[in-house]
Amino acid sequence: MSAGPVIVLGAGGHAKVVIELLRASGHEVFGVLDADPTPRTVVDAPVIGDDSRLESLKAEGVTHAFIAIGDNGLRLRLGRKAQRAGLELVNAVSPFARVSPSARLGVGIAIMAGAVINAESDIRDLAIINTGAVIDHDGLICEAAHVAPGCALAGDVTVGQRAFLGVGSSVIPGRHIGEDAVVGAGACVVHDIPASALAMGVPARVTGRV
Ligand code: JB3
Repeated sequence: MSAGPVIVLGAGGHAKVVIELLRASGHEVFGVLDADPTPRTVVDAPVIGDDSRLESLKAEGVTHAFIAIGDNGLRLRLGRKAQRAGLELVNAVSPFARVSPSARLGVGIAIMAGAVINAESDIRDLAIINTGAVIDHDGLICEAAHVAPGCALAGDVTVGQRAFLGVGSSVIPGRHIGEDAVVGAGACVVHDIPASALAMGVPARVTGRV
Protein backbone atom coordinates (compact mmCIF):
# COMPACT_ATOMS: atom_id res chain seq x y z
CA MET A 1 0.00 0.00 0.00
CA SER A 2 1.48 3.39 -0.93
CA ALA A 3 1.97 5.93 1.84
CA GLY A 4 -0.58 8.69 2.42
CA PRO A 5 0.25 12.36 2.94
CA VAL A 6 3.70 12.86 4.50
CA ILE A 7 4.68 15.55 7.02
CA VAL A 8 8.36 16.49 6.84
CA LEU A 9 10.17 17.68 10.00
CA GLY A 10 12.97 20.15 9.31
CA ALA A 11 13.12 23.01 6.80
CA GLY A 12 16.83 23.17 6.00
CA GLY A 13 19.08 21.93 3.23
CA HIS A 14 18.51 18.27 4.02
CA ALA A 15 14.74 18.81 3.83
CA LYS A 16 15.07 20.31 0.34
CA VAL A 17 16.74 17.11 -0.90
CA VAL A 18 14.33 14.82 0.95
CA ILE A 19 11.18 16.61 -0.25
CA GLU A 20 12.35 16.23 -3.85
CA LEU A 21 13.07 12.52 -3.24
CA LEU A 22 9.63 11.97 -1.72
CA ARG A 23 7.91 13.64 -4.66
CA ALA A 24 10.04 11.68 -7.16
CA SER A 25 8.74 8.50 -5.50
CA GLY A 26 5.12 9.66 -5.83
CA HIS A 27 4.54 10.74 -2.22
CA GLU A 28 2.31 13.71 -1.34
CA VAL A 29 4.18 16.13 0.93
CA PHE A 30 1.50 17.58 3.22
CA GLY A 31 3.81 20.26 4.65
CA VAL A 32 6.81 20.96 6.87
CA LEU A 33 7.18 21.39 10.63
CA ASP A 34 10.18 23.36 11.82
CA ALA A 35 11.51 24.78 15.09
CA ASP A 36 11.12 28.13 13.32
CA PRO A 37 7.45 28.04 12.24
CA THR A 38 7.68 31.28 10.22
CA PRO A 39 5.38 30.76 7.20
CA ARG A 40 7.59 30.07 4.17
CA THR A 41 8.12 27.33 1.64
CA VAL A 42 10.85 24.71 1.24
CA VAL A 43 11.11 23.75 -2.44
CA ASP A 44 7.42 24.75 -2.64
CA ALA A 45 6.35 22.75 0.44
CA PRO A 46 4.66 25.03 3.04
CA VAL A 47 6.01 25.35 6.57
CA ILE A 48 2.78 24.90 8.55
CA GLY A 49 4.04 25.10 12.14
CA ASP A 50 6.34 23.54 14.72
CA ASP A 51 6.36 20.11 16.35
CA SER A 52 3.40 20.99 18.54
CA ARG A 53 1.31 20.25 15.43
CA LEU A 54 2.40 16.59 15.41
CA GLU A 55 -0.34 15.35 17.75
CA SER A 56 -3.16 16.73 15.58
CA LEU A 57 -1.91 15.72 12.14
CA LYS A 58 -3.29 12.18 12.15
CA ALA A 59 -6.78 13.61 12.64
CA GLU A 60 -6.09 15.86 9.66
CA GLY A 61 -5.47 12.79 7.48
CA VAL A 62 -1.67 12.73 7.61
CA THR A 63 -0.47 9.11 7.85
CA HIS A 64 3.31 9.32 7.48
CA ALA A 65 6.26 11.42 8.57
CA PHE A 66 9.86 11.92 7.50
CA ILE A 67 12.50 13.48 9.80
CA ALA A 68 14.64 15.61 7.48
CA ILE A 69 17.17 16.85 10.02
CA GLY A 70 20.89 16.08 9.78
CA ASP A 71 21.59 16.07 13.51
CA ASN A 72 21.64 12.32 14.19
CA GLY A 73 20.56 12.36 17.83
CA LEU A 74 17.75 14.83 17.21
CA ARG A 75 16.57 12.89 14.13
CA LEU A 76 16.32 9.70 16.18
CA ARG A 77 14.40 11.40 19.00
CA LEU A 78 11.99 13.11 16.60
CA GLY A 79 11.44 9.90 14.65
CA ARG A 80 10.33 8.07 17.78
CA LYS A 81 8.19 11.10 18.77
CA ALA A 82 6.43 11.04 15.39
CA GLN A 83 5.77 7.29 15.77
CA ARG A 84 4.30 7.89 19.24
CA ALA A 85 1.99 10.45 17.60
CA GLY A 86 0.65 7.61 15.45
CA LEU A 87 2.51 8.47 12.25
CA GLU A 88 4.44 5.84 10.27
CA LEU A 89 7.92 6.74 9.08
CA VAL A 90 8.30 6.54 5.29
CA ASN A 91 11.56 6.03 3.38
CA ALA A 92 12.88 8.62 0.92
CA VAL A 93 14.77 6.62 -1.72
CA SER A 94 16.02 8.23 -4.91
CA PRO A 95 14.93 6.48 -8.13
CA PHE A 96 18.60 6.87 -9.07
CA ALA A 97 19.88 4.88 -6.10
CA ARG A 98 20.70 1.16 -6.41
CA VAL A 99 19.41 -0.94 -3.52
CA SER A 100 20.07 -4.69 -3.67
CA PRO A 101 16.94 -6.87 -3.52
CA SER A 102 18.51 -8.76 -0.60
CA ALA A 103 19.22 -5.59 1.39
CA ARG A 104 17.00 -4.93 4.43
CA LEU A 105 15.67 -1.41 5.07
CA GLY A 106 14.07 -0.02 8.21
CA VAL A 107 11.89 3.10 8.14
CA GLY A 108 12.54 6.82 7.96
CA ILE A 109 15.66 6.23 5.85
CA ALA A 110 17.03 8.67 3.23
CA ILE A 111 18.92 7.12 0.30
CA MET A 112 20.09 9.79 -2.13
CA ALA A 113 20.85 9.75 -5.85
CA GLY A 114 23.82 7.59 -6.89
CA ALA A 115 23.92 5.68 -3.61
CA VAL A 116 24.59 1.94 -3.86
CA ILE A 117 23.55 -0.57 -1.18
CA ASN A 118 24.81 -4.03 -1.97
CA ALA A 119 23.76 -7.60 -1.14
CA GLU A 120 22.45 -8.45 2.34
CA SER A 121 23.22 -5.07 3.83
CA ASP A 122 21.02 -3.89 6.71
CA ILE A 123 20.10 -0.19 6.89
CA ARG A 124 18.32 0.60 10.15
CA ASP A 125 15.68 3.26 10.97
CA LEU A 126 16.40 6.94 10.34
CA ALA A 127 19.79 6.38 8.71
CA ILE A 128 21.04 8.65 5.91
CA ILE A 129 22.92 7.13 2.96
CA ASN A 130 23.85 10.36 1.23
CA THR A 131 24.57 11.23 -2.39
CA GLY A 132 26.82 8.72 -4.17
CA ALA A 133 27.73 6.79 -1.03
CA VAL A 134 28.48 3.04 -1.35
CA ILE A 135 27.57 0.43 1.29
CA ASP A 136 28.99 -2.85 0.05
CA HIS A 137 27.80 -6.35 0.84
CA ASP A 138 26.78 -7.30 4.42
CA GLY A 139 27.05 -3.73 5.70
CA LEU A 140 25.19 -2.77 8.89
CA ILE A 141 24.24 0.90 9.23
CA CYS A 142 22.57 1.36 12.62
CA GLU A 143 19.80 3.73 13.68
CA ALA A 144 20.25 7.41 12.78
CA ALA A 145 23.79 6.95 11.44
CA HIS A 146 24.79 9.27 8.59
CA VAL A 147 27.04 8.17 5.73
CA ALA A 148 27.88 11.45 3.96
CA PRO A 149 28.19 11.96 0.21
CA GLY A 150 30.87 9.98 -1.62
CA CYS A 151 31.71 7.62 1.23
CA ALA A 152 32.91 4.13 0.28
CA LEU A 153 32.33 1.31 2.77
CA ALA A 154 33.77 -2.07 1.74
CA GLY A 155 32.11 -5.38 2.72
CA ASP A 156 31.09 -6.30 6.28
CA VAL A 157 31.42 -2.77 7.69
CA THR A 158 29.36 -1.82 10.78
CA VAL A 159 28.44 1.79 11.59
CA GLY A 160 26.97 2.32 15.05
CA GLN A 161 23.91 4.30 16.10
CA ARG A 162 24.14 8.04 15.44
CA ALA A 163 27.70 7.74 14.05
CA PHE A 164 28.77 10.13 11.28
CA LEU A 165 31.12 9.35 8.36
CA GLY A 166 32.29 12.61 6.80
CA VAL A 167 32.19 13.31 3.09
CA GLY A 168 34.42 11.06 0.98
CA SER A 169 35.63 8.90 3.84
CA SER A 170 36.34 5.22 3.22
CA VAL A 171 36.35 2.08 5.37
CA ILE A 172 38.23 -1.16 4.60
CA PRO A 173 36.41 -4.50 4.90
CA GLY A 174 35.19 -5.71 8.27
CA ARG A 175 35.83 -2.59 10.32
CA HIS A 176 33.44 -1.34 13.04
CA ILE A 177 32.67 2.34 13.68
CA GLY A 178 31.33 2.81 17.22
CA GLU A 179 28.12 4.52 18.30
CA ASP A 180 28.25 8.33 18.13
CA ALA A 181 31.72 8.27 16.56
CA VAL A 182 32.70 10.92 13.99
CA VAL A 183 35.03 10.14 11.09
CA GLY A 184 36.45 13.21 9.37
CA ALA A 185 36.04 14.07 5.70
CA GLY A 186 38.38 12.08 3.45
CA ALA A 187 39.57 9.76 6.21
CA CYS A 188 40.52 6.17 5.48
CA VAL A 189 39.46 3.82 8.28
CA VAL A 190 41.73 0.76 8.59
CA HIS A 191 41.18 0.01 12.31
CA ASP A 192 37.96 -0.16 14.37
CA ILE A 193 36.87 3.25 15.73
CA PRO A 194 35.67 3.29 19.37
CA ALA A 195 32.29 4.72 20.40
CA SER A 196 32.19 8.51 20.64
CA ALA A 197 35.68 8.84 19.17
CA LEU A 198 36.73 11.54 16.70
CA ALA A 199 38.97 10.05 14.00
CA MET A 200 40.57 11.65 10.99
CA GLY A 201 43.35 11.30 8.43
CA VAL A 202 44.82 8.64 6.16
CA PRO A 203 45.05 6.21 7.85
CA ALA A 204 42.38 7.43 10.27
CA ARG A 205 43.68 8.03 13.80
CA VAL A 206 41.65 8.84 16.91
CA THR A 207 42.33 12.48 17.77
CA GLY A 208 39.78 13.03 20.52
CA ARG A 209 36.28 12.36 21.74
CA VAL A 210 33.05 13.76 20.36
O1 JB3 B 1 25.91 17.02 4.05
C1 JB3 B 1 24.84 17.09 3.46
C2 JB3 B 1 24.76 16.69 2.02
N1 JB3 B 1 23.72 17.52 4.05
C3 JB3 B 1 23.69 17.97 5.42
C4 JB3 B 1 22.53 17.33 6.17
C5 JB3 B 1 22.61 15.81 6.19
O2 JB3 B 1 22.51 17.83 7.51
C6 JB3 B 1 23.53 19.48 5.46
O3 JB3 B 1 24.62 20.07 4.75
C7 JB3 B 1 23.47 19.98 6.88
O4 JB3 B 1 24.69 19.73 7.52
C8 JB3 B 1 22.35 19.24 7.61
O5 JB3 B 1 21.15 19.62 6.98
P1 JB3 B 1 19.95 20.24 7.87
O6 JB3 B 1 19.66 19.36 8.99
O7 JB3 B 1 18.87 20.60 6.93
O8 JB3 B 1 20.65 21.54 8.48
P2 JB3 B 1 20.00 22.97 8.76
O9 JB3 B 1 20.06 23.76 7.49
O10 JB3 B 1 20.66 23.49 9.97
O11 JB3 B 1 18.46 22.72 9.05
C9 JB3 B 1 18.01 22.11 10.22
C10 JB3 B 1 16.55 22.53 10.36
O12 JB3 B 1 15.97 21.80 11.42
C11 JB3 B 1 16.43 24.02 10.69
O13 JB3 B 1 15.46 24.61 9.86
C12 JB3 B 1 15.99 23.99 12.15
O14 JB3 B 1 15.14 25.10 12.49
C13 JB3 B 1 15.22 22.70 12.21
N2 JB3 B 1 15.07 22.14 13.56
C14 JB3 B 1 15.97 22.18 14.58
N3 JB3 B 1 15.44 21.55 15.67
C15 JB3 B 1 13.96 21.51 13.96
C16 JB3 B 1 14.19 21.11 15.28
N4 JB3 B 1 12.81 21.24 13.27
C17 JB3 B 1 11.87 20.52 13.93
N5 JB3 B 1 10.73 20.18 13.29
N6 JB3 B 1 12.03 20.10 15.24
C18 JB3 B 1 13.16 20.39 15.96
O15 JB3 B 1 13.27 19.99 17.11
